[in-house]
Amino acid sequence: MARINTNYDKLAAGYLFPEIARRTNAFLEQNPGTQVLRLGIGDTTEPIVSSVLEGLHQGVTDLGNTETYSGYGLAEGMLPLRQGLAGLYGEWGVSIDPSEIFVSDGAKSDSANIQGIFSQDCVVAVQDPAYPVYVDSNVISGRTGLAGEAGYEGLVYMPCTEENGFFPELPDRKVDLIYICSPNNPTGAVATKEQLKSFVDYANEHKAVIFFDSAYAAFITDPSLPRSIYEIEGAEKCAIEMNSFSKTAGFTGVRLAWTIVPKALQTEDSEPGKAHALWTRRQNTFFNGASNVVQAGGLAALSKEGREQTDAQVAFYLENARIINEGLKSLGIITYGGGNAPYVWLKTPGGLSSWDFFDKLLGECHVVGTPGSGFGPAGEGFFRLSAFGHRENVEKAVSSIKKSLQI
Ligand code: PGU
Repeated sequence: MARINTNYDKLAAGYLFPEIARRTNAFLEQNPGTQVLRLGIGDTTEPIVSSVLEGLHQGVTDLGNTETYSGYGLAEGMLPLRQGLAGLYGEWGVSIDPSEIFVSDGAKSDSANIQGIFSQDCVVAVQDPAYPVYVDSNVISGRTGLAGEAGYEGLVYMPCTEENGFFPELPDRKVDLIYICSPNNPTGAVATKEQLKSFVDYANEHKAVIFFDSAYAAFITDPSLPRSIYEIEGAEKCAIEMNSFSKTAGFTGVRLAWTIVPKALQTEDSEPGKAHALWTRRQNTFFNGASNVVQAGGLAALSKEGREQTDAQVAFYLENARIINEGLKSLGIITYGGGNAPYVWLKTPGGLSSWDFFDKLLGECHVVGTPGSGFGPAGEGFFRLSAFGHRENVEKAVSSIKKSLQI
């Protein structure tokens, strides 16, 4: 007799972004013909740059010749791509061996799956608010109880508030697995080296492991801010890092990312090398590698021309963030983020709940955003606007907010 994984029943709500799409479609059904401006999901909109397209085309061409055809590749990814990524870390002053880099089809899947190589009884700490995948993957795997007003039972929430500059204090008890995202989704805050060092020191002291999601590292413009957790001394012993081509190269639909599991990483009950071996085993069993065509595109994105062109696209989205920030500020709305991240995090005017503000913004301005409460209890009363969009749509959204938002 088959039985289902009842942990799924603990999930407090449907996945956030389909829920937003559902509400937006319901609005459109009631208001046919209305142009809705979407600053909800963080999804790239600009076409892939020419050098990366060439790489993708080359990947396809290679499949058409006997000499260059390739079938299944390494689950960990092509060596040249891993070497290219190691080179990128080298530029940041970080030494990563290509064998510690695991190429994948997404930072979403990696950040959901990584918990699987750790013990079921690990205590998990998350920034609050956080990218929902961190919480949901641990709920599904059975590390939590039921959800209440204050979040899931058994999960340690580390509030990220206006008061602490949206970077949490250290957990007040011993935790085992810690999720940190910087530049942060959804708040746009970027952790300083000192802030990360406090967590690295905590993790090394308690033999905890940090999952560091740096999917937006390319958006950091301030050279003093760390792009990788491995810029912090001792992080190779306690941190696993994820990053992605999604937001840099416009690969949200193409799919390519990477995760670094250092060989030096250790846990309370294992020697250095064990976690690296487990993730290798996990990927070899569950995954047959990222698409070879896509990896050719990723390699092109790391070339000199690819870097210049994708950097320009990142700058374009950051300019969108500046436009959004400026527009909201001119209305007296308090905003955060945007400078080194593609998200603007605003405080809902008049103390509205996040979902009430969602309805108001959609109803009055026809703009879709993401309710802060969808990212965790501490996100209540906040709202996220994504800077991914065509300039024309971003400008339209901002002028519609300026013209029609009743505050
Ligand atoms: N990590 C963070 C922190 C993210 O915000 C996102 C995407 C990802 C990973 C996904 O990276 P991939 O390499 O493309 O898998 N966040 C978007 C999209 C929503 C979603 O469900 O992934 C967002 O709007 O938050």
